[in-house]
Amino acid sequence: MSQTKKSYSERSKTHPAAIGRRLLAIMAAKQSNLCISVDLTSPSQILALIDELGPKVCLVKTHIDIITFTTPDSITAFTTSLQSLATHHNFLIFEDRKFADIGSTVQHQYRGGIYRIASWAHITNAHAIPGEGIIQGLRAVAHEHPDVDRGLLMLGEMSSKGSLGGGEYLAKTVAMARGYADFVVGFIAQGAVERAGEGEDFVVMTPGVKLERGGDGLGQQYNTPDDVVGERGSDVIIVGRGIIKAQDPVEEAEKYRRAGWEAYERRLAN
Ligand code: 6AU
Repeated sequence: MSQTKKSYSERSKTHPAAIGRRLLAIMAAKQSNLCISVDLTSPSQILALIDELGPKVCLVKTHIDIITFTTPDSITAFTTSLQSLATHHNFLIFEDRKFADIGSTVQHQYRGGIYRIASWAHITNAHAIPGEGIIQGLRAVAHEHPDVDRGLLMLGEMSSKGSLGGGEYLAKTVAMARGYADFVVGFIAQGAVERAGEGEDFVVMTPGVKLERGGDGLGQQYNTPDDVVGERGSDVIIVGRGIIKAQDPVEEAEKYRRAGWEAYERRLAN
């Protein structure tokens, strides 16, 4: 059976990565394939918004390095609160770090510095451009936290105009990830990726989503939840400004949750 025809609930029992099984189970339980991208700069505003949107999302995506922290302690306070919200509302945390260096360097970036990403983010992402050493390096750091599940998304195709990804680049990224199925949960891409066989399962997440198609004047290109989940077979919609810039973000998030879920249900039924 094609992966796009399988329910999230079925896939939550068989996905090869523990964090993939957990994410798919959350999606099924909350009827949400919505990832909110909280691209704001004030820690208190971010936490307040996540507390409101938490019930509607399966995943919360951060860009920790755009947040204005005044002291090192305020970083720890933020990530501790974020983890509590994740437990309380049952969502996972995705730090959108887009690692892009050699294995040895990304190990330091993932484990250390001021953000210590591996200690609080369930999922992070990486570019395939350096080759598979980037996956090996990140996976070794993830294994330093044996008590918690960690996973990686590989960027195979970007949403922005003129992106060098997609096509052959995406196919090579998928091939690279195949040897690390216990850690690479899936991909950032604009639609479903080709599977090698029945046992393979990748969760595809798509940014560049709004309720109406368009762009932002800086290269971002938007498609609708129905385009990406219904037509192209993606699993998770990643939405930032479509929700956080709305007058009522909670009401808007509900519209996206419903649109993403209905597109998924139509896909299963057709
Ligand atoms: O909905 P937006 O346009 O406000 O925000 C989209 C979010 C931003 C981007 O950094 C991120 O999604 N993103 C990514 C990710 C998630 O890796 C890849 C990509 O190709 N396009 C993209 O916009 O936080």
